[in-house]
Amino acid sequence: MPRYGAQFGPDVTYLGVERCDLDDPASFAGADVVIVGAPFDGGTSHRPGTRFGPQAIRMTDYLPHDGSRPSLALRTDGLQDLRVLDAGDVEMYSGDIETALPALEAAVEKVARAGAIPVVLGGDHSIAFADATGVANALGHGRVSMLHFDAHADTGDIEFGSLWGHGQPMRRLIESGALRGDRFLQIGLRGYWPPPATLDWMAEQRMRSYEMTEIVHRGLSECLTEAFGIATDECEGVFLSVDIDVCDPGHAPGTGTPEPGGLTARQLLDSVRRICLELPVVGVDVVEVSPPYDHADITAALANRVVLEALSAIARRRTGVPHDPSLPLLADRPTTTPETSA
Ligand SMILES: [Mn+2]
Repeated sequence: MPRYGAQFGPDVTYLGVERCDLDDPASFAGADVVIVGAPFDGGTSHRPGTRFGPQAIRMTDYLPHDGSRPSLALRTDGLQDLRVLDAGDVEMYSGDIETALPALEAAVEKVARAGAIPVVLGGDHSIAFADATGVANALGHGRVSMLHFDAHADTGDIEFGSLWGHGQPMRRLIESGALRGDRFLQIGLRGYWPPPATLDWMAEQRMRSYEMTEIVHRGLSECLTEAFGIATDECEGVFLSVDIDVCDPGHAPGTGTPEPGGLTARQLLDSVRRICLELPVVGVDVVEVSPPYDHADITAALANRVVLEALSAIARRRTGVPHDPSLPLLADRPTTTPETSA
């Protein structure tokens, strides 16, 4: 498959990082991270538009697209300390989910087999079946756990008469054996879907789902710590799937199936940071950003920062120097201390 160029926006890379071509292995040899666009909304059940998500996530930033972003908090530059490349979008026709998903799976598997972390920009959540399977094909079925941020469980069986859609990828991942149900952690669920029969199926799989009421009652931090313990038990890697609708619609209005009462943007960013600092992340997707329903780029900007927070934290984890969140901004920068002139 040749590099798929401009269709759902200009063919620019994530914040100006270098390009690569998945048909040319030399172009991504030695990469730490490869960004892959999945401009697909053929799995959407309600408001569409996520085919425009990848370009919005790549571009929505007020700073120059210069391939450099030093993090104030983490003291790393995720785009410079890591070798981050952008493979562009995978060709995914929204009218044909049964060819679109295998195309993405093949692209992601190629990245994972090269030893890089695929970071997939969606697209609706149906793409998670393809991208998490691609990673599991490379690292071993049942060897990768899932940390899934979402308002919805996405464990539906048949919807609209189909096995494939954005409400079903997590069920398909477990049924296929790519991922283990008992190493499947869901964070941020709320509202009125799925129905009890689906919840029964989830319980049979021994999935662990943190509904918002539990998160509010116990605290997000405690829930994450518990989830991390499960995720790292007998699994070498963790896949992080972020459905932007895990955030409250006030923090992420540009999405297809908004559900009130979610996480704040700050809570999501802090969670992504902790996951990428503390766990061996082997794949990431950020999905369900629908620019036509966005307002003032609120949702696209948040998704851009979710990716950046992940990269900054992965870079920090690789330094081997523990991050101290209590440290003041300038505490480890002695060069900023004013010098007395002689
Ligand atoms: Mn979802």
